[in-house]
Amino acid sequence: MEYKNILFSVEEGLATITFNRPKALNAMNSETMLELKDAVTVCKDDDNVRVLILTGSGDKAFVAGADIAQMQDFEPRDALAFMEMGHETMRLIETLPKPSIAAVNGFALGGGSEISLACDIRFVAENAKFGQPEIMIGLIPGWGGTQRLPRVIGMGRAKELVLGGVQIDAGRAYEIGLANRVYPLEQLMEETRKFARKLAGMPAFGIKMAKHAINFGYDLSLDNATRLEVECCAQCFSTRDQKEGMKAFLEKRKPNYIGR
Ligand code: CO8
Repeated sequence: MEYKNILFSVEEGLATITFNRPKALNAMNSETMLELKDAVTVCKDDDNVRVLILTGSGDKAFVAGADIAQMQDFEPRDALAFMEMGHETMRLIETLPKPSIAAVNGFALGGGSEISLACDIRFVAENAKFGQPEIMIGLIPGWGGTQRLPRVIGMGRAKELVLGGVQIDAGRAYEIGLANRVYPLEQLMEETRKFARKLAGMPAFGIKMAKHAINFGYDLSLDNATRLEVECCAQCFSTRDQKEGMKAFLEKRKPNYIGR
């Protein structure tokens, strides 16, 4: 697929998707969402991709939300289609069998906050602003914000953001666990790539199983969730990387992982 609204690159195992509509603060229209979905699918299917990074172009915004200009005349059926497309894409990111990092370089509002919440980890620039301001324009979050935000920051704090349309800065986002780390804007991508390279060097099957256990165990009873963990962990013993990891530890050398 030819991309007009995103930039997509893969270098040394790191895939980077950059939302690239800076004049509209990288707002997501349906065309951009289709491109995002396509690029994430490429990442899922390409064994060379070990980690996915999402960021925004320019120095002002990650994504300032769904495109209000496109949505203003929506009928309910248009809204439904746009939301379903968004949900499919968010779920694709969330369940990608490899890690994803949102490098939040400015506004992450509405749909932008929701995209970052679908990622495993959020690294954030000092100028970042998070919020779910949909209520201010007569909406509520529609790409998972009412569900993923409380899971990350707790119900009371999520309600403050969703009901009050409140925006929070990077420091507050860090304080409440929404941001994993905060960096000066000029260091954000370098630090994100450094951590992404670390993840890319980990045993790929282990990473896949860890994500699976966390994602799919979260809403189960503790008994069922710990059973899921046991099964995921047991499967790691079928890999060459587990043998290598333990052997290297006992031989006091660096492991040489091959991703199987
Ligand atoms: N959609 C479309 N255009 C946008 C958006 C947006 N979400 N955000 C910014 N823009 C455009 C502005 O219209 C402006 O365009 P122009 O230069 O042509 O006038 C340009 O980007 C720059 O924006 P501002 O001049 O407003 O820049 P400021 O620095 O003054 O303000 C803000 C920056 C605070 C980010 C401000 O632009 C703003 O409040 N934006 C809207 C934020 C928002 O409400 N986001 C939530 C949208 S709703 C949503 O995401 C729902 C998700 C899923 C639901 C799906 C339902 C179908």
